[in-house]
Amino acid sequence: MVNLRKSDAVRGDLNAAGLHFGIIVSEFNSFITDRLLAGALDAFTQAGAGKNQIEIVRVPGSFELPIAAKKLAATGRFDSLICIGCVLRGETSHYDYVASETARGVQLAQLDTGVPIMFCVLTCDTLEQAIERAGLKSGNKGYESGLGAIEMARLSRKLAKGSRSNGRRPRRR
Ligand code: INI
Repeated sequence: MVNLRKSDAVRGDLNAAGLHFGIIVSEFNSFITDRLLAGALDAFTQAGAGKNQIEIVRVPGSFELPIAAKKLAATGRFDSLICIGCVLRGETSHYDYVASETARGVQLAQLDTGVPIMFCVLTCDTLEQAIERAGLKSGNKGYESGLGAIEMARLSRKLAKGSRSNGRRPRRR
């Protein structure tokens, strides 16, 4: 059997040096999205990113995230992006359209442009569920997406170079 270990896989490290990030934030449910933004900024700061490496763009609602992300990605200025939103289930089917079209649009934007885009859009039944995921009780999905943005930016650079290496020397037999 081929003896490949998890550590042999090609992956991105969590060093933000020299990388540029864009964060698109929905104003709708800003009580939640501002906390997700703070989480993402924490992750960037811990990874060594400075203010000049991060650009923040605001859009009215989650539905507008994909077009803003696609336009930012097309500038070529960013190594990765984060889309931040919060969609809460209401009385009507509006939730389903906004949630599914936002997810579809973000996926299309990253596949069309080749720039990794983190999907940090909470889709919750209640405000309580969103609060739990926005760092007010336990965990912050914004922080997780910040780490994901760094990892995917680094991985993208490696894959673009055609690297098969994990950056370490081969083990001696
Ligand atoms: N936008 C959200 O980000 N979250 C929601 O919960 C939401 N709801 O429930 O309506 C929402 N609607 C606005 C939508 O994203 C667009 O901004 C709007 O439809 C204009 O295109």
